[in-house]
Amino acid sequence: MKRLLITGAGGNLGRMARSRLTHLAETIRLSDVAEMAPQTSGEEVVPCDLADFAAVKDLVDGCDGIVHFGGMSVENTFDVILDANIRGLYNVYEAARQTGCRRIVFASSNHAIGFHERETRLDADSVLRPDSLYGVSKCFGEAVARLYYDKFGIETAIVRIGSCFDEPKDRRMLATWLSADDFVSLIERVFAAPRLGCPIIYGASDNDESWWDNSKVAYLGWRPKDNAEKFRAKFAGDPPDEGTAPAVRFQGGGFAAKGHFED
Ligand code: NAI
Ligand code: 15L
Repeated sequence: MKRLLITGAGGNLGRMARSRLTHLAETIRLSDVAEMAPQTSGEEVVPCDLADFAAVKDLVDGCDGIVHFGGMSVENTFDVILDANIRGLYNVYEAARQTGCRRIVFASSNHAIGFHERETRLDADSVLRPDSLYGVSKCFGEAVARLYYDKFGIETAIVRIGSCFDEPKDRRMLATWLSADDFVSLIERVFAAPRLGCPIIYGASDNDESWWDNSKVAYLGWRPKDNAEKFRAKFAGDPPDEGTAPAVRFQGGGFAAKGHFED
């Protein structure tokens, strides 16, 4: 690739991708509405509010691929979600269509399916059950990605990321954890694939405890290698995940348990 755009480059995953994806393109264009470290060789730092279509079109112009991390990454008011994740997402896809960008990684979330119970094994065909307005915005993003594939042929890897942090932060994340190494290897696969299509991929490492089945996207050849099991002892003193409280019953954990943000 000549130029890869990473949105949300000032955030947690954006900073990780900035240091780990340089080999994918001659130039990495980094964008966020928040502050970013100054550009270095092989980088272009382009501040941009995703809610501003004209700015997003300029941002996307000249990019062969996009890793779309930008947006509100947890629950918030509808207005905040609307600008960052709904208008912002649409702007990225419409700019890609107008400027000829053909391949996107969309950071969807497990909160698009967070109201499924933990005993249910999900795959790419499972029904959406968002656990928050944030989750609803990811469902919208997935639908836009699908529309832009079916109608315009723009290929997207829809990655329902579990929990991508250095280490799991609680017992739930023993099932949802995605290591940075595994995420990087997935993004590499996505941009190397001769044909991508518009697959739904669960972004989790090869954890012993697992709620998600990626067999329908085996054609990508992605094989996560890390396993959160090595962190299990850290949570030995925590209360057991038993009973019917929403935080332990549903896959979305605390997002499913929380009341409505606007209340
Ligand atoms: P983050 O909150 O650290 O980074 C998101 C970045 O998007 C921030 O730097 C923020 O300034 C930027 N942003 C927000 N609104 C914007 C706007 N209107 N215009 C331009 N930039 C804007 O989140 P993180 O953890 O890096 O996640 C990245 C993406 O992955 C998010 O879309 C999130 O929903 C998704 N995701 C992350 C997971 C994780 O475990 N880290 C799990 C599931 C999904
Ligand atoms: C997400 O979608 C969030 O962006 C992230 O901060 C975590 O809360 C993650 O889901 C999770 O479910 O652990």
